Amino acid sequence: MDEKTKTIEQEETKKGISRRGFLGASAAGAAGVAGLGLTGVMTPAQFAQAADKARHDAKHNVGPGELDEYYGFWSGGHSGEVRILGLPSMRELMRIPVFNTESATGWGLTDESKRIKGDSADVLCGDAHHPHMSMTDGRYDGKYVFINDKLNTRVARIRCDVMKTDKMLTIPNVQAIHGLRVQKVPHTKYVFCNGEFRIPQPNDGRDLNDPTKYFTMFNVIDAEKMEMAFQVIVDGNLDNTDADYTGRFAAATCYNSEEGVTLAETMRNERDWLVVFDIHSIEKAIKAGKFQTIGDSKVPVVDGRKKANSAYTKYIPVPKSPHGCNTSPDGEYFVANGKLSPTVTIVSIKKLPDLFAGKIKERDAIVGEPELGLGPLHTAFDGRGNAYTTLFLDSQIVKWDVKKAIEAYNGKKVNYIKQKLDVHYQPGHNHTTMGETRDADGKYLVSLCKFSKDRFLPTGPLRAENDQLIDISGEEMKLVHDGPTFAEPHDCMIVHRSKVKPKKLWTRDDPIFAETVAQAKRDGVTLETDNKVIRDGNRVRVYMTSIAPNFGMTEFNVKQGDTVTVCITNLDQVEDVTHGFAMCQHGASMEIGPQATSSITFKADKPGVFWYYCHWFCHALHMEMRGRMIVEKA
Ligand code: RUQ
Ligand code: CUA
Repeated sequence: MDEKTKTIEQEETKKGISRRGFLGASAAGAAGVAGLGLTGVMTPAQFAQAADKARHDAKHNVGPGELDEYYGFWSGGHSGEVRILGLPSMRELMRIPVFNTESATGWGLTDESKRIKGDSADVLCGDAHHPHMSMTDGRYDGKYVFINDKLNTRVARIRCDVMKTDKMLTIPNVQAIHGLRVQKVPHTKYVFCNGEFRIPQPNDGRDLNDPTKYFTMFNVIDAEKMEMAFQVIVDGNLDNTDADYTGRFAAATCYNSEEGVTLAETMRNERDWLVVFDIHSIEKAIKAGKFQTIGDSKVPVVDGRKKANSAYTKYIPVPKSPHGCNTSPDGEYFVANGKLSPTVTIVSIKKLPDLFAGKIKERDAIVGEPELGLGPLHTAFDGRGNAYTTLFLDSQIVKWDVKKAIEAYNGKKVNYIKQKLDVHYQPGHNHTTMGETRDADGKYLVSLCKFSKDRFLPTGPLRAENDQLIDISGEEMKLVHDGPTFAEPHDCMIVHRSKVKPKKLWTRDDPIFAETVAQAKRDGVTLETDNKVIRDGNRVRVYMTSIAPNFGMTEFNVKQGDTVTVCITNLDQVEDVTHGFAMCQHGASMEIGPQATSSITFKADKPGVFWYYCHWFCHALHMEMRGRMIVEKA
């Protein structure tokens, strides 16, 4: 064996040992002590330690057939989807297509999904970042999860009873929706989201080369209607956002106070801002008709720029290019994460009414600015007074004591840093169980690491990212799981399972397919019983039922050139019996859940015989669940 191979082998053995120890840790249970790799005679202290570790490991183990304690909603980043994970197992339970196009469910292909996508029905990709659940009185209410699409400037809503996207909205007159959070109190009346990039207004070809005329806006959506409520013009580029626990304020980190276009230009100032929005005073102005509109859009717009010196906004200077914006679950603070500065800035929400009343200056609202390490991006809380900040450059999570950090800012000599834990590698967002609500329970922290490097078997030039689960229930943070993920969990939220009540079957009057049902009615078709072909010029609507293992029709005839809509109603009332419909050679594929109606439209442009079949495994005779579309020559 040459020297090089030897060193590689030694290296791998070293890593192998540490990995085995790690796997042992998650294998848990009775195997725990043995899995530690402690051999020979143990001292009583070693034994106690080993037993402790085994108990600790067992606590996080979710055995076969056991259910997780938490639902996690993960953004799928530029894959455009949302994923549901179970915690602490970190098993992926489901994928919810949102801004992507998805083959198994037919999302983006079916008539129902195209209607939901509305004006962006033809857009096939997206970049999902921030999933957040609706709340009532600062607590998750299990109704909706909202998520932004930075790429196409959209916001979508997922209904948590069926775990499907039910609304999508393109935000007018801004580009790249980034930060998104919900109003927490009294309930999620609004979704707040940031327009990041500055553009000419309206962006119709004017002012192309005059960036001084560009601006972006803070956007407020009516959560129930999923329509724009209002927009606020701001200075700089908005990054992340969060809301308070009084219902009055929202805040957003804001970079590029220089309003430059190139990287060098955007980095000149030492400080950028945390912009605070007084939602109540904006609402009041709009009610009183004090607003403008932009271009063709009818959305009320108010001017919250610094020089407008309005009652709508305050610009609190913070070290340059802040990134994450997080509200502490006790409702006391907004925390702006430094990114380029090793600090985070703590803003007292209680002082904000005085700031807006002109009684104090902007920097007086700041009560702490602890130095934490390199590249602080996002902060999470445990409800016990501790904060956990990701350090992107240091590849660490730093646990710190909020009260002590404030004491230090007031000149007291205290150590506010409690622990630094290595994560693997370069963490962006992190999230604690229930941590963005009053119910923050301090059990687990997830660190969404952007690079996995050597943590998993290599998969070619493109590697998985790494979602790491950390036990924070004790004094010390403990890493308990590595979870490889595909592009790219920007953010997640973790909700106790008691808050989410998904349905087992669809109800026949579900609004997601209401328009399809209405069309059937216009065609004189009763979806639950009829199997019929309706011809309407060269548009053909084929209605059929499905009940395992049969489609209501084993063949239907159309003419070459017809536009064919196949509409299927799944009569099965059995939990978990989903059928599929796939039409060979026509790019048509969809899911039909139990008791649901789904439809898909395609052009029959070639004469011949085309088989359709069920592609969701439903029955012992699933393979036989099929039929023929006969296309006659025109
Ligand atoms: S951002 S890595 Cu899109 Cu939430 Cu911070
Ligand atoms: Cu129906 Cu497979």
